[in-house]
Amino acid sequence: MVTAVAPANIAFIKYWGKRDEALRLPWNDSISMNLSEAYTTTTVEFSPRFTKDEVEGLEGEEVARVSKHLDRLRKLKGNALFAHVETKNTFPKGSGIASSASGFAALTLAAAKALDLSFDEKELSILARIGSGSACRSIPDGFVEWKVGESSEDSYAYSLYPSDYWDLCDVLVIVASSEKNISSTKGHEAATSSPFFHARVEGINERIEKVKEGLKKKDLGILGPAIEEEAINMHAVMMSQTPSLFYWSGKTMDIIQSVIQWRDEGLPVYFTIDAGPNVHLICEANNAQEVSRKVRILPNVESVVINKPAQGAHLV
Ligand code: 2P0
Repeated sequence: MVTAVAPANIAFIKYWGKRDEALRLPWNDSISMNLSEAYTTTTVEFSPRFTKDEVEGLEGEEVARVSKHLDRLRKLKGNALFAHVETKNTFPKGSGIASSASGFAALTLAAAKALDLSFDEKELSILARIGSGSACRSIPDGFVEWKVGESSEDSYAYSLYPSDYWDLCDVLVIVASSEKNISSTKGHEAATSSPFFHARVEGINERIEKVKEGLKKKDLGILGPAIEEEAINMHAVMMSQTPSLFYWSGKTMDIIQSVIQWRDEGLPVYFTIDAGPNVHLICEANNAQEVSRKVRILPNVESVVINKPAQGAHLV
């Protein structure tokens, strides 16, 4: 029986659209930070006692997706035993906090270890990616880049900087904890139907350079505007896909407008948003309590969690 923990991650440069759906190969490089308070703990046991894969904590299609991922690992080992899987998140599933990222990263590491497969970080990242694209970024530590690569073998994530490199915080503002109607997997499939999709990919390298420069110099004044521009750009693609995808709610917009106002008043804080209505507020640690205090008193805020940069997937 093996237990692994893996963090969710917040993308500063987003993965949206796949050039190969089965292998989950992206169109562009992406960059993220692992989140200290949003993580999945997964325990896997392979045994002849089980007559099918038993997955606790998940339902329906999700169970089939886990089984399929276990098949990939079983195949590598030449092992046909079924597994018992128990998985728990510290945050609500399906609300735009990447539960598939932390989930498939933890599952990949726990199942590989339970099967006694010894993979290095790159191999684990590749396998996690085939389970769920963003999961490859939850394997390495801290601040992470996923390179597009040319094939499955070289599309993986690696650490740009460890978790203690910069005291950046993600003040996660939860405005809705119910599951979203359209999964991001389905949303990805329609990404290229947006008339803006290819313009986004063509222009993304400039933004990637800004994000990297901001990280390198630990300069939120460079990083912040680039991640906001990126979030708006990705959501413009989502909204203009066919069928269109609106992950933002009115509550999301209220938070965005507050952030812009606080910044005008001198508080350095920037927003980014993934595939859901919740808003991630990026600031430095010395401002995290102030940002959290201000956001908590806004109407419609269900909860607020301050995340620090976190280590990647690990065994416990
Ligand atoms: C990201 N998202 O880069 C972007 C931002 C959502 C918005 O990666 O189909 O759940 O499992 O490969 O990884 C969500 O996509 O999609 C995602 P699959 P995944 O974090």
